[in-house]
Amino acid sequence: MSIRKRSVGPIISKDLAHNVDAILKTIRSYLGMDVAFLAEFAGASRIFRNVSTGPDFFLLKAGDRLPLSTGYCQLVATGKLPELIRDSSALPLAAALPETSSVPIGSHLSVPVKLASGKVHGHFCCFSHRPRPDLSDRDLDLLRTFADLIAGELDVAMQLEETRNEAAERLRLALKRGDPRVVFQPIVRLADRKIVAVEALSRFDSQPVRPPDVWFAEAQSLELTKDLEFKAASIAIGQGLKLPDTISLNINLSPEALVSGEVQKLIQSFDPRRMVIEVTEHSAIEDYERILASLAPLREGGVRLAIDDVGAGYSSMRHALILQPDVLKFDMSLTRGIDADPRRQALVAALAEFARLTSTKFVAEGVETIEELNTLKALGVENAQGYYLGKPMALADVLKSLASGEAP
Ligand code: G
Ligand code: MN
Repeated sequence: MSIRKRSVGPIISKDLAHNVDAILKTIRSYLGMDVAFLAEFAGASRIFRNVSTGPDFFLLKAGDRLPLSTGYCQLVATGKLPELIRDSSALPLAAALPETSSVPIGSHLSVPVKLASGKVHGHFCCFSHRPRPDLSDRDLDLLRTFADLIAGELDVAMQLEETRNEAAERLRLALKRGDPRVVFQPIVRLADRKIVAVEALSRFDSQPVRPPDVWFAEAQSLELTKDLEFKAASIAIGQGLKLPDTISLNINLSPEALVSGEVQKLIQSFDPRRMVIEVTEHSAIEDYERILASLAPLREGGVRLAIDDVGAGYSSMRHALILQPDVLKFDMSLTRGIDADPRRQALVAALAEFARLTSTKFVAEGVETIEELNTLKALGVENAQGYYLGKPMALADVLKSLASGEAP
């Protein structure tokens, strides 16, 4: 996967641009001016990010770039022209500017858009073709208020952009270092303690040291969830090819990754009847039809679907009803201390009954003690996973344990 650094383009988001357009239009009509615009200062140029004009004005449009030296803005910014000009012809410096007569500009208002850092981002301006002796400092104040409002929004947008770039850089470096490392945690049949499957889990060895879910959450904020999951899954599958053909491989995919239309290709090298896709419920599924449609060809080929973390949130129950999974994985919060908690026992018993009635397999997650294990077994749980049965480990260690027949 590659992470593109975003260009230093307009930091104005679509929403903000829309708001700026609305403000410009309001200013223009309220003050009775012909043109209003937001010009960003970029080196020796002004970039007209947003422009509001009447229907017959064609000299300026959003996206235009003009030299800073030719216009009013720079002269106002450097204090050579006032922010409020009622009659351009009355000021020699203004009168001498070519655009005063070519546009023409009879009156001009211009205020800086000053960022929190003190940097002037650009100018917020409006002008009319004819002189406007009626314009007052109060009109200028109105313009200033909006300029400050926009500056505040720009500060927020820039902060977000910076945070985003830092996150992208962290992820890029982690991937360059070889992350994610994939480990495999045994899923054990309780009846005979044999490993029936392994779940592939990602680990990140890069700085800053953070649990995998934080790395994934950050990838999600960069809209790279699918890419990171695919990278982890393809490593898991590549290594998983060494597993004996009695062992299934569970990979974790989010709904976003599932609907990408690329899962078939991702898993094509692996025996579909030994492939289990665990759908995580960190993000709610909005469009079940799409997920079902994406899964259909895979499931026809023998791939099984598991719902992860059942019992941890709201959506897992909906997933269990609508997606008709082959496997339900009960969240470790249900397992924790179950031997001493009749309520947890009742809930797991009820879920086990649901699984039985719907011919769904189920796996208890996060088993850490023999007491938890025995209780789960007594409640009818067939398969389980957890530190007590085997920590996530390198594939070589899984293979060793399988070869020796001993518990990992
Ligand atoms: O969301 P999912 O169930 O795929 O996440 C599994 C995570 O839980 C992995 O990061 C794994 O390392 C961790 N895990 C697995 N078994 C245990 C366990 O017995 N106890 C605890 N606390 N964590 C576990
Ligand atoms: Mn999982």
